[in-house]
Amino acid sequence: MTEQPEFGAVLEACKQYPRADTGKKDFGYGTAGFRMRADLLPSVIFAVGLLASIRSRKCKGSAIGVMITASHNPAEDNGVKIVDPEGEMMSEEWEWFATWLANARDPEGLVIFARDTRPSGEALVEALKAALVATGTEYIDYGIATTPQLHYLVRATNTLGSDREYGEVSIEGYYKKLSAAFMNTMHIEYANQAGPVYVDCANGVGAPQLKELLKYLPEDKFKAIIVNDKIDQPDRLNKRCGADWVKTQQRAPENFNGKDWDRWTSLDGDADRIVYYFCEEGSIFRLLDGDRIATLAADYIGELVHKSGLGEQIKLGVVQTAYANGASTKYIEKTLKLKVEFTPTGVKHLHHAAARQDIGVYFEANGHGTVLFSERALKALRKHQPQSTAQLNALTTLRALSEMINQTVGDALSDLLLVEVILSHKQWTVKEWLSTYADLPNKLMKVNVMDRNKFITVPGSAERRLERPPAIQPRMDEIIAKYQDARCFVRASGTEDAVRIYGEATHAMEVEEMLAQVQEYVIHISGTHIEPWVF
Ligand code: G16
Repeated sequence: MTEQPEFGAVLEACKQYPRADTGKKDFGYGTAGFRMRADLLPSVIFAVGLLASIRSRKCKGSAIGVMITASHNPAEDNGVKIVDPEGEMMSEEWEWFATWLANARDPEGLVIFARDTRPSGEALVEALKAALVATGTEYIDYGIATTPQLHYLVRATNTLGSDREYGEVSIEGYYKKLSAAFMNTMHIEYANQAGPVYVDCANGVGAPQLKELLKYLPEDKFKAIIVNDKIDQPDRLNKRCGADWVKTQQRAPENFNGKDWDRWTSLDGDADRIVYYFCEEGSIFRLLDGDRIATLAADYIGELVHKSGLGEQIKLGVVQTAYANGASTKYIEKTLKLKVEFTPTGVKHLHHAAARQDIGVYFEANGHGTVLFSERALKALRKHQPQSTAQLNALTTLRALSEMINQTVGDALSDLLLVEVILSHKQWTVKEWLSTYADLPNKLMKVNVMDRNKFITVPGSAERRLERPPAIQPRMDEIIAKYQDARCFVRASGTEDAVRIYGEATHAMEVEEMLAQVQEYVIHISGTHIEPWVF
């Protein structure tokens, strides 16, 4: 039962969470919510509590999610992501809050929240609860969970009792849904995992949650060996391990002891990203990142649509960002013959673009992504009458995949099952997967500049070109023109106090040379700093 908020109570509670002194810097909503050093966050979390309460009331009392996590950032950071009623990232349009406040009629609100394993999360939850209590908002604390589990819970809560129920409203319900769907995909006799998959859990929340999930899956169908699960040693979170580290360093994490060709994966600190990798003979490291998962999924799901006899009715589309390796885009367009759309970085952008497709496959190169099935596609899957055993098999797998793949956000655990299903069905090892196309040599760098907010991309360029500082793009164009099939861009991170520089070209040496020059110019134009940060 919720009580009507009293303005006095809100003001009183607010005094307990004074704004940290951040000098001239303001807090800003970044790529995936607010993110900064944990000690600066309490007042921000309190404000998010107020906002979530308002948003829930605006959405006629639907549950709104609040996830306390700083995902791939180091252990001393924390952050907060807000989840909308369908389980997707919060809408970018905030303007109507003002309108709603003026017209509010007082529906009750419900906010559900969870946190990752960072110790700072506990105190931040208190700040959040204070705001919810002060505003008389009902809440449910789901304790420690992955970000995608919270997204699942939000949609499950809001669809309960409707004709589009998403699943049981509990974390157990999440495991049940994923495992049941996984077992339904394994109806094909020859579908078997080619040896276990090793999962580096970044010493974060993915470790306990994957251990739970494994209890629902028979070992003869799915075997995972968990590595880097030290959640009781917070300093080790994302340190020399995890999806972000592996992707940016392009090497295996701590405690990697894989034999050549063993199949390895890394999750990030809140388990919404996953990358695969392995070593070839001679310890040559090979990364199978988000682009590879996108191409694998688009290829296989496209094949299933065709085999089920629905090729004319259901079209697939792929969504990528500027970080996608050029070779992956070429493969999707030329070999798979599918359309690719580009959006700015951030799942909130990719998700909306993918939702416009019948089946939309979206992945960022860093391993964040999923496959969305539209209502139209789901209806076709439900109604279709297969004309042969081959059609029936393809249809059964497709229906199961639409249940197993998280429809709310990129989900490392669901994506892990997805890749394992596809490799089992195709009877592929990582070798066949890698051989589909050859990546262009590439590199991603991070530079700590004085003020990253000065780096502004050209609107509509999907972050491929800079508008400001004015001198930089012409200089970069000159540098890039010296190299064969080269591409390079600079953009401000929305989760860390840095600018990112990405480059690719035909030869690895040229990538190094090109990025060194661009980096030098970026530093020359803006200066560097090493201070702890806020937005
Ligand atoms: C978040 C976003 C991702 C984005 C990443 C890096 O991931 O959800 O979409 O790719 O940040 O963003 P940026 O380059 O702006 O720092 P996560 O896993 O850290 O929440």
